[in-house]
Amino acid sequence: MTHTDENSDPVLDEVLSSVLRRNPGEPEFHQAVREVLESLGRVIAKHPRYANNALIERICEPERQIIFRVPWVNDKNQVEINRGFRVQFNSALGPYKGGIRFHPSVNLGIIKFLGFEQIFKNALTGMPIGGGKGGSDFDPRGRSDAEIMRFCQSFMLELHRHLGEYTDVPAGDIGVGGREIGYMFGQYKRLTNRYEAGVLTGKGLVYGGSLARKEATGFGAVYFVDRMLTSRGDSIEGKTAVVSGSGNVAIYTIEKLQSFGGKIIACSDSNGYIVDEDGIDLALVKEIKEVRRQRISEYARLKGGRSHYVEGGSIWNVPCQIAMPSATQNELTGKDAKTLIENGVIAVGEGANMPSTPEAVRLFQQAGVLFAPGKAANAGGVATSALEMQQNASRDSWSFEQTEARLAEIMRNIHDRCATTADEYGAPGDYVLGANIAGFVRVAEAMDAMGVI
Ligand code: NDP
Ligand code: 2IT
Repeated sequence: MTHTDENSDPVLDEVLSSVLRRNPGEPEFHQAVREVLESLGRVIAKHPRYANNALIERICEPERQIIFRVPWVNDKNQVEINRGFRVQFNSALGPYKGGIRFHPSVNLGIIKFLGFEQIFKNALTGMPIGGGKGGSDFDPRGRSDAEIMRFCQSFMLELHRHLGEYTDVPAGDIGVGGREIGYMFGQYKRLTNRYEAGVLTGKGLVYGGSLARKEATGFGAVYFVDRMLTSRGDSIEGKTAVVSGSGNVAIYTIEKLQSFGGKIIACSDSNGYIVDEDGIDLALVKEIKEVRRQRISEYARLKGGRSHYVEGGSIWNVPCQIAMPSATQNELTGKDAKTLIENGVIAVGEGANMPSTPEAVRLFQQAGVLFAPGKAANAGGVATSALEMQQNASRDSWSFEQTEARLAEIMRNIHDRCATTADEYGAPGDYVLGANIAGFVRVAEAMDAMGVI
């Protein structure tokens, strides 16, 4: 381990080497486990019982991993095969909860890293949800609506037997939004002959969805960054910001940053990024991405003015005071971090899951940049999913204002819990340590109480 002595512990070193040995070829999973274990030395020193009964080994081992074939027929009447995954990682705090990702890069190691992160994220929300994640290496890009529907139906044909509102409750992630959740919910309902609204979240508003769920991850991440800044007498108002991605999380991050008075000058997709010195026109981004489903390069073509498109390259070369990586894992490297620091960044809030490499995180922290790790900063999405489950269970639906007020309160609590935990364990300002320890302690307490399971 590369951590300092204070965070070191022989038990943790042994757990890490066993995770590396037993899960070969899964670098993202190794990265996520290493980061959490590196935070736990101080907890074990204070509460040695958390290291008993192989509790930490058990946390690193998924309760169940499901891998399945997804055959489907494309518009040319050809059969295509994809691979489906659901990793049911930990149910100590509630039913497995976490999104489904459709992206060609999906493999077991990526789903395991996401599921592992989800355990601690969900614990941080304070809500009764365990951790899980799923997905497929299906590439939705360029597929017709009918192809997306047939794929979702085939995916659910296998997955449905592993789900249930008290068992496992998926939602969206990369490549899975309202349209895909609708197709999957329809198929689940048909296969089970049950209107079990609480089995999926991120549903459409007319069939059991929650107001503010669509906005929740991005809004929540901005609430977190706002609280980091205000707790130091600063604010978002008047600051320049760069948000990577232009999907669900990025769009609503931009919206909330703008409403807090920030000026967002760049966003991206996997092909390149756009810069608009006049500030991003969010209505245009929404039209391009949510309605037309086109590439972000269209923005510069349609908007003109002081906007331009850069094919490839790194969006982190654009100088800004607030950086919110909201696309995918390891999209912000050590080199990018150096550039951002040289350009005067003061706060980084991770909207995506694990978007900064370990080297980038280290550099930000060493430079005194406020750094909000994904498992804390992007927890507003899953927290609002839990609010959707609450509304489904009580056959109620709340107003946008009421739901957003709950989200804002939850994000405030997560921020404060991370900050006070970091203080308590002698690392003030270290939100990574605070988030990992606060999330871990809640899961560990529940697992300890339930015996060896
Ligand atoms: P979307 O599919 O809506 O958007 C993803 C965005 O990221 C797109 O702009 C996409 O570009 C870009 N992107 C995806 N993969 C890559 C890649 N390999 N390289 C470069 N760019 C890429 O997904 P979301 O906005 O929902 O998710 C974004 C991130 O936020 C993910 O890390 C996800 O796990 C995380 N997250 C999502 C939550 C949610 O509620 N949706 C909750 C918490 C975290 P392109 O269109 O070109 O692929
Ligand atoms: O990474 C995440 O937290 C999500 N994709 C949202 C999960 C959820 O169940 O709402």
